[in-house]
Amino acid sequence: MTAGGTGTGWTTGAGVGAILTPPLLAVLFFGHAVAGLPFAPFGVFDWIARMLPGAVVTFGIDSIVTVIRGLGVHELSRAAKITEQVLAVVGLFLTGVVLGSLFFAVLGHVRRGRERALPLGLALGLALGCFVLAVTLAVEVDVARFPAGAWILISFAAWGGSLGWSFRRLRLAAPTPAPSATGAPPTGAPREAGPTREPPVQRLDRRRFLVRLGGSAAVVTVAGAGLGTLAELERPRPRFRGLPWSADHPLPNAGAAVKPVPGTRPEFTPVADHYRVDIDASPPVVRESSWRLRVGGLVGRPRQWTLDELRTGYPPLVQFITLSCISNPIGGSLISTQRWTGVPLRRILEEIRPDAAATYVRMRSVDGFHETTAVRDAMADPRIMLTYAWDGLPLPAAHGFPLRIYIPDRYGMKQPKWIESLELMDHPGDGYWVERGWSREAIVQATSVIDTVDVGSVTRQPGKPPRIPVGGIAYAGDRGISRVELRADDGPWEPARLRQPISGETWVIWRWEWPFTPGEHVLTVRCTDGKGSHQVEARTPVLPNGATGLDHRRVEV
Ligand SMILES: Nc1nc2c(c(=O)[nH]1)N[C@H]1C(S)=C(S)[C@@H](COP(=O)(O)O)O[C@H]1N2
Ligand SMILES: [Mo]
Repeated sequence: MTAGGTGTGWTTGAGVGAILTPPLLAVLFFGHAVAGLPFAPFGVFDWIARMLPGAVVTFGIDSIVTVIRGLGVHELSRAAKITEQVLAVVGLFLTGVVLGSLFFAVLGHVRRGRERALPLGLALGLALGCFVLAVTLAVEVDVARFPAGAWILISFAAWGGSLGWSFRRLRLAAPTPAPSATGAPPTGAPREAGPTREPPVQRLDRRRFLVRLGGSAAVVTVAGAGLGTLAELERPRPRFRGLPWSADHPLPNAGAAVKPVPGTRPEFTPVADHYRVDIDASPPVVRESSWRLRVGGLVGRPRQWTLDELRTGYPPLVQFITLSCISNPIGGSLISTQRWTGVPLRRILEEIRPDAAATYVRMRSVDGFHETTAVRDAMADPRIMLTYAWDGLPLPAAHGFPLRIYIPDRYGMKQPKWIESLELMDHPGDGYWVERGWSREAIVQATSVIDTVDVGSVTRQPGKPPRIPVGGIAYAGDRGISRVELRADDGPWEPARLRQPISGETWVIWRWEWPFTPGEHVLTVRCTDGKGSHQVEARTPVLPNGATGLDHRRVEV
């Protein structure tokens, strides 16, 4: 490897890579923020995540969730998304550093490396750009191909060209061999072996170049990132006309006698607070004008629907629904409750006349996600619903616009968002996460969580011990909840009171008046589902069937 003394060794290359890659990232972000071009690092990140073996991805997600929970962050899904995005950006940065280092190291050994540095740098940038572009186009949807391609290729070529130019410039500054030394090296050690004695002028020139390069890079980075951020803030958010349903309607159980203990999570999750989990660093943005639901495969009459046809062609089905992620740890926040509106899948299947042999439907999403569901289930259960609205408004981009499915009693992994096609098949098939080792059925596990121990509001009744209200949720899919019990330490299990749920497909809010004694205690909760099955008390991890085990809360009173 060329000695550092010549100023163009691999360490200098790494440094130059570290200087030149942030402006590349900033320029890509600028194009994204101002012109809606895909932000390539996210595309590459998503692509890699889809290529990696399921076990690796699951381990990665698990680690992220563990770290985030360990840090005490409550908004698990938002924090996880930000972590993914940071990883994507850091990943491209490190790639730039490594490639810069390799480029300098290799070029140091190439004959006439200095003259060739610029074209070779350009070639490296273009090659990387082509790869990134191919991956981005494969992963992103509704991309304006020409502008996206031009932006990515030019940005990466500029990055590579700057790398080559820097090599050339630094080589010029490096000491040129004295004329007397150009002949055959004398016997003994070759001339390069000893540390090159570098004239201070050249060292100064090199340092000055790197400082100036860093300065320009900083200017581009700050300008790109700053203007991009401004554009992001200024961009009109897609505002849907009309108020959300919840803005001026009470929930159907508003009059229920059992009231939530203050500190219990909101019974109805505002759309903006609904947890989000998907394989996309940023959600796919689907344009309604070009989108169709295409239904085909083993059917008599293949057909496609526009979103408007789905919205207006069928009486809307409305249901309050709790959705949970199979990766939700015990007591975690990857569970939310919303008001879903859509068309029963059955109505759509009836219209396309499935062949007698058609037993399964494969649902495909624009992000490459997919799952299957049994035709028999869809025909038997009118609650299975192609959903186009939450809280009375079109689905937000992050939650599946324009269309997602709802399947009662299953974890979210069985329920694709951003659906673009349904294909009738004569055999079962594994979905995206099933292929990666997760449960084939993904039936939700009964779960119960202590949200709050309201030590501030002790209630006292004459002749009885004082009590502290304890509150939380319990959920067991469409089986409902028949019983919630709590205990302090190793004491007896005592029943909590159940609030009437918003619907038979949501969680249930419970409350328990705890007859406490002063001191430190551990409270535990458990539930029984509507069919009489007890919550599984043994602790199991989320993989492959969803977490089991009891939620505990340590309190001091
Ligand atoms: N197209 C698509 N659909 C998807 C996913 C995805 O990655 N891509 N993730 C699934 C998972 S694992 C869950 S838990 C739910 C989450 O839905 P939400 O983000 O609206 O809460 O979406 C499901 N549908
Ligand atoms: Mo999930």
